[in-house]
Amino acid sequence: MFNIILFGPPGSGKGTQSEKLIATYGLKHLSTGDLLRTEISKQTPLGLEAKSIMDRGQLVPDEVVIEMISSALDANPQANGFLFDGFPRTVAQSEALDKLLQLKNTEIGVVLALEVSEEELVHRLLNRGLTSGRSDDNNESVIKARISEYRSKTTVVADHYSQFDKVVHIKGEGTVDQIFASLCSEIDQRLS
Ligand code: B4P
Repeated sequence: MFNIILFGPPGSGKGTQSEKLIATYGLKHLSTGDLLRTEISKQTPLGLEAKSIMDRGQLVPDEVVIEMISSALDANPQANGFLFDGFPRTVAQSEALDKLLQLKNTEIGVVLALEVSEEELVHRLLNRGLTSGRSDDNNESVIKARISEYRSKTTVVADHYSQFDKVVHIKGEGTVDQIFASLCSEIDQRLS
């Protein structure tokens, strides 16, 4: 089993590249953003609570997303490996993930960290907001709040995995296919 964290700021291409990676490597895609948006669309109590937090550009409480990931891991015992997209976003989430994987006798193989300038992130997210219907994408101050949350709470997740020598930085600007090729090259080196 080979497990990957696709890491990077909001708008760095995690969702976009995840679609291509799961198709190529047969991994189970676990996106906490998608899981939360499913709860919102079903108007569950969790979804209603998450929506107001996401609309402010803030992170949903750790215990909520950790529970979602724990259930998703249990629900997929046959998976060849997992691609974590948008999770972990705090050190507490990373430590919880490490423990959950340990219980399943597996671990994170590599953390692929996409690097994109703030100007490009804002441009991409505002652009997506024109068509996505996502309320967290069509307001520049909310996008700036998301980037600020990333800098203050999420960049440290890369430090957590750097101590185990698992982080690879990837240029996240260029065409989707160029970036995908860089990601595949790193994964293939580790699989061979
Ligand atoms: P997410 O759903 O994870 O969304 P994201 O970070 O905004 O997007 P992503 O990085 O996947 O977007 P992509 O680049 O693919 O999070 C949303 C919210 O959910 C968070 O703010 C938070 O409130 C909550 N949440 C989620 N997980 C959480 C957790 N673990 N803990 C707490 N809270 C959590 O796409 C961006 C745009 O760029 C697209 O339009 C795409 O087409 C475009 N694009 C992609 N690659 C490009 C390229 N190479 N060139 C040009 N454009 C490109």
